[in-house]
Amino acid sequence: MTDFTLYGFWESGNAYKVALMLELNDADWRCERVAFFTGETRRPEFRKLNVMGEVPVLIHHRAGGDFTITQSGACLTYLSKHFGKFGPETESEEYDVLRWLLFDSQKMSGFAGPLRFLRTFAGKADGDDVEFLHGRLMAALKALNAALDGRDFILGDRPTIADFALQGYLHWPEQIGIAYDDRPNIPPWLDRIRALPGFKPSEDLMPSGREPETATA
Ligand SMILES: N[C@@H](CCC(=O)N[C@@H](CS)C(=O)NCC(=O)O)C(=O)O
Repeated sequence: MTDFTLYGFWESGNAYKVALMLELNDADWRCERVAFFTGETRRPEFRKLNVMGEVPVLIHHRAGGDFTITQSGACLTYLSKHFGKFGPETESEEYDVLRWLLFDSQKMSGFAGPLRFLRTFAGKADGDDVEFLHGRLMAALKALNAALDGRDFILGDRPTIADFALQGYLHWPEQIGIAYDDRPNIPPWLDRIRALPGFKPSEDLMPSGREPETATA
């Protein structure tokens, strides 16, 4: 048995944050595919695993028994403590990382995920919901762009779980339907993340959550 099991699928940027963290730490892990697009997260069996009905679900198979964590920010925090890497090193950094994890969950991945879902997987090009999500995401990207001014990573010169959380969906601008033209600090920051030893795109880390006959991309 591997040390970790991650419930997810490659289309999930939220699962990807955790998969990437496992990979960058060279962890012994496997992905348990969740068939999101046919409603697996809504089924009672999955709700038993996570009452919130969401991936990622991370299970650490420890000597004393399995330890289960959900919410990508909590999973990343756990893994940074477990591996002693990519976490905060001072009290001030601890709260800086925490506020970016919260910002990511609400305003970055929290808007990018649903916007990408509507545009790419539900085929909805416009509408009030799409316009709202687009506007909110562009505002969040403006904040990220400003925070990255003059620094390589969110906390400064080294990557942390704050970067891994925020980047979850941002390698897919075409699928989200956005451009970084007015957010010039974002593409080089994504390049720096892609240059980290062990980096892999989500598509290379997890299977699809779609059934082959419903796949559109
Ligand atoms: N804030 C959560 C968001 C997780 C989330 O939205 N997961 C999606 C896939 S990306 C999901 O499983 N949704 C299931 C559903 O809404 O039924 C996190 O960071 O883990």
